[in-house]
Amino acid sequence: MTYTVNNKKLNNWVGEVARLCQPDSIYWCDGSKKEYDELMAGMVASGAATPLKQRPDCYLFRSDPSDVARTEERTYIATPTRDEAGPTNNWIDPNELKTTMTALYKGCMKGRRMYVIPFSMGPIRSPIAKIGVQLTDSPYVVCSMRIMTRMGEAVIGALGVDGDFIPCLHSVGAPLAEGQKDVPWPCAPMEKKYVSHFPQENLIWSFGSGYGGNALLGKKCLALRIASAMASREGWMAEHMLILRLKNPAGKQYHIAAAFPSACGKTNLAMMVPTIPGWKCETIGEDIAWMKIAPDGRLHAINPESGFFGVAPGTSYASNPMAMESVKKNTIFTNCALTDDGDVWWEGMDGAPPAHAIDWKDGHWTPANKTPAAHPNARFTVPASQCPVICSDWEKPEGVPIDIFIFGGRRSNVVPLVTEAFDWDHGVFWGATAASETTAAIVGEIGVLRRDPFAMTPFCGYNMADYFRHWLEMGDRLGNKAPRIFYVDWFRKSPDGRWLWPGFGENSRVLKWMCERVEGRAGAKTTPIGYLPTESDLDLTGLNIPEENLKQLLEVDIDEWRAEARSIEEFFAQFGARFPERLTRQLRNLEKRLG
Ligand code: GTP
Ligand code: SPV
Ligand code: MN
Repeated sequence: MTYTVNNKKLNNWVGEVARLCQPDSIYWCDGSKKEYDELMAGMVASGAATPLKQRPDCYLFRSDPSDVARTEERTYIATPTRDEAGPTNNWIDPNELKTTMTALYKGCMKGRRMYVIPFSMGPIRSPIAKIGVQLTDSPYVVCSMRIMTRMGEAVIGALGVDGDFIPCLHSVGAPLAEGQKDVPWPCAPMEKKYVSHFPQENLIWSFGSGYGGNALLGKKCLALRIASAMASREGWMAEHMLILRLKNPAGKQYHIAAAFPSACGKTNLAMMVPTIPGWKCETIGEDIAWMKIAPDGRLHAINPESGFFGVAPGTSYASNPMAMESVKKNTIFTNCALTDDGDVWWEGMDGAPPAHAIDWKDGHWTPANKTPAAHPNARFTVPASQCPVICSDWEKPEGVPIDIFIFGGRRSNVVPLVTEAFDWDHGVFWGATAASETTAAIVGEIGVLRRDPFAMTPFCGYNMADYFRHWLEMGDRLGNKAPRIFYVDWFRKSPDGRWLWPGFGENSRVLKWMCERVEGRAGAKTTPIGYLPTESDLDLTGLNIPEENLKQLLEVDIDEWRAEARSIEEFFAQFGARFPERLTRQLRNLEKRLG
């Protein structure tokens, strides 16, 4: 160890876990580039990582085929009673879960080194930031955490002698017997994977997976599940939202936070290049927002992360040029394909596919193959600071004031391109009823419609009905300083399966309308579901899309919406007595307006 730790809680906990997991050695991370380089060199030597000839300081990893995305069925909220976790979470009794997992953790790090990762979610010492410490036996996780969080020695300094932190215990769950050779991506079989949360204790236990949100515990586990529970107790918000700053040609700034489910466009929107002349977008965050009411009475947001964990497939200079520029160096790629000249490739990248590549399963691949070269949830992990349009205020400790909230999802029908809520409660109703077709970011079936309120179904660390109530109460506290609320769907499809809306940079046209609504300048028509722009309210200059598409994108089909209201009613029913009456009233009002 290169530094001294005199935080008693930390030293005790590390000792306790070491006795349980029995690693060969313990290593305290300092967070330096040297340390990162040494760990990477070790993983290259062992065959776990492939350095990319075409990109400086970039590495490719291939995961085990059973470990490619978040596993919601193995994710648990362990509260004393089932009701505290609510009907949308997997609940287990905390004592039972601890007994099961303690047995799994026993000796699970044999043959491996245990790394201690002190990290800060949010700029170190920001009033909104929180400290966590992750113990892990995965050097891949250490390197990823160095990109995604502020990590290392400086955090130990901020923690001090009696500072508190959120303990995050992680093991890939693959101990090595004496002399046993390691595999490139160690992990445990599905039935032994657990991603567990104890919100009452601010404690996280993860076992058996090395991938993404299952293993980088600062992200979904701490910054969303544990933080959402803390936020409801303490009166702030932890949301699955990107944060961006939009500037109009006059230089006026708008801050927008948008919640879309996994693989539904947050990273893309956060760094979009507006197609409307004179408008500029700057990135603050691409996945998570922590927000507090500031002394000025407005809601201020920070990005608790310091890196991007983005979906690679579909990312190109045409769709997301700023992401392409960001990943030129210092990037970890996971489950992308490897080209013969030592670069990464994925489906949807610019240009023709390579004639030959090594696919994410380490097999030979040519364009004639029926399976994709990159896994659909292949990812890049990159420092946020490398984004060419990162906002100069992205690390401002007090955050930026939010003007606009956007909710949305991936729906091929029913939902219009954009709708403005009548007021806060109506907007919360839209958040609470958001639905989306499932994607490859989650293990399971793809393309199935499910309700995903506030894009938080997999990430809310307590009863979702109480979460809805928390949103309503935040609105009461914010009063006329509350952000305006909009609902979007970039993913409408024609009956023959083509996108009705071009999306990406063209989404700026929709954002412009929102900003002008805030200013009271843009028009709208009143419909049963909210305010919708007419074609002439949107700036469509230079956009060439069929008239028929626009008509479908901006229309409200009353019959479809009556069916939608019935489905919302069913969805709400599961919450029982805890469900806020104010949202039931919203549903009744919608039914009345639909007639
Ligand atoms: P997570 O990291 O899983 O939370 O995902 P995300 O919400 O950040 O989604 P991301 O921006 O990575 O986009 C996921 C997929 O949606 C990619 O394949 C994108 O190319 C695609 N996508 C993003 N924005 C749009 C859009 O406006 N239109 C269309 N058609 N596709 C989009
Ligand atoms: C998501 O699924 O919303 C992600 C990826 O951002 S992961 O971190 O793996 O959860
Ligand atoms: Mn996400």
